[in-house]
Amino acid sequence: MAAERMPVIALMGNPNVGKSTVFNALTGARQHTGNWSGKTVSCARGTMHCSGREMTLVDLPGTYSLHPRSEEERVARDFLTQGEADAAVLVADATCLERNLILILQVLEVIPNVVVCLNLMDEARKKRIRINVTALERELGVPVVACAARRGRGLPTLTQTVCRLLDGEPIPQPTAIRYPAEIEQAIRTSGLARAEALAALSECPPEGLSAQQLDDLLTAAAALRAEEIALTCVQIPADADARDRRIDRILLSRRFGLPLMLLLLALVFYITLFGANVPSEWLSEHLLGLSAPFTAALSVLGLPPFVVSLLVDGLWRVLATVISVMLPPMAIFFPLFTLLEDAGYLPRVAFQLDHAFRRAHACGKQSLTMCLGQKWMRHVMHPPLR
Ligand SMILES: Nc1nc2c(ncn2[C@@H]2O[C@H](COP(=O)(O)OP(=O)(O)OP(=O)(O)O)[C@@H](O)[C@H]2O)c(=O)[nH]1
Ligand SMILES: [Mg+2]
Repeated sequence: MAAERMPVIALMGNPNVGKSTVFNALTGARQHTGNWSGKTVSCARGTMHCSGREMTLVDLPGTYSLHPRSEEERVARDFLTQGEADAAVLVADATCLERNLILILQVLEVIPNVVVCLNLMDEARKKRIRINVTALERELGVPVVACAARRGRGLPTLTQTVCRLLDGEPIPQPTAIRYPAEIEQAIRTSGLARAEALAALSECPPEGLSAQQLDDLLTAAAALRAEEIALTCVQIPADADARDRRIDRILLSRRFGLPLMLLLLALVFYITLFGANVPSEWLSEHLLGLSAPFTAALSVLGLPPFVVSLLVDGLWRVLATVISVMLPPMAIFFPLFTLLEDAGYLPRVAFQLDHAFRRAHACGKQSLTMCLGQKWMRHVMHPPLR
């Protein structure tokens, strides 16, 4: 008898909304998370459990829309459109729901089995943003679960909602985007299901429209519907982002942005390089100082001199040198980098360097992985996407 196939759940959403945080919490995996976009670049799979059932959860790269502009976005779109997923959990950032709604509305056209995970509710609360979850559910026509994934809040409800969906709980009719009349007409006359008709139109746009113009029209229609829904369900105080905007006016200004960034990064590297000298010397002195007692102890055990030399001069001294040289800079650099990340400065670095990196056919986000020295590791572990 063929083994029953495990249901597959796609975890989708805009970049940096907490998809991998949800994935790690539900599967116990250790996907890379961090406060900047573009960390996840390929599909990661894990197993989640609910009421004794097992399901495969797939953490997808962040994407702003189903009309991709980068390789990672294409990976996410392709996974969804290839139809492997039985359901999708759409993670949305509660602090900027309107932008996230564009993707949600587009996904709802492809797959109706959707649960929206309204994440970062703690951040929304801090900004005094109020979201009427019941109204949002009514507007979208799918279940919405408010979560704060970093603290695990709302995740048990999310799992149960996904389970109920897979058990066939009837969902209200998911909302549809209203496209311009000529596109709606083309969908109707194609005789295909809405999602398939849209995919066919993207392949072969109606006469008089280029593929790019069609993409823009489709996205604009989704953005309009997203705005309508946000107006009904979200209340944002006028000064919600006032502090961030004031800070950004300086940090991202043409005059001060770049010098400030260079100064800050230089300071981090200075503290790392020179601050590490003192603990490095201390560690080196004390660890290498243990060589003599080790030699004496091993000689007392009657080991031949070449074995003693191999263990002490070869193994121990190399280990002591590596630890004393590597550990202090890492112990200083990573906490500093984490501080910059938690303060939200790293996405701003990526934004500022984007222009320069694009000229080298890369993108600003790569500056952060380069800072972490992980670029080559990522290439070894995940070959570049084609
Ligand atoms: N305050 C708060 N932070 C959160 C929450 N969920 C995730 N985060 C933080 O948001 C940042 C982004 O989280 P990730 O899980 O890496 O986001 P992602 O959507 O996988 O990002 P990409 O893979 O780059 O698209 C991390 O710093 C998380 O710790 C939450 O509920 N509250
Ligand atoms: Mg991720």
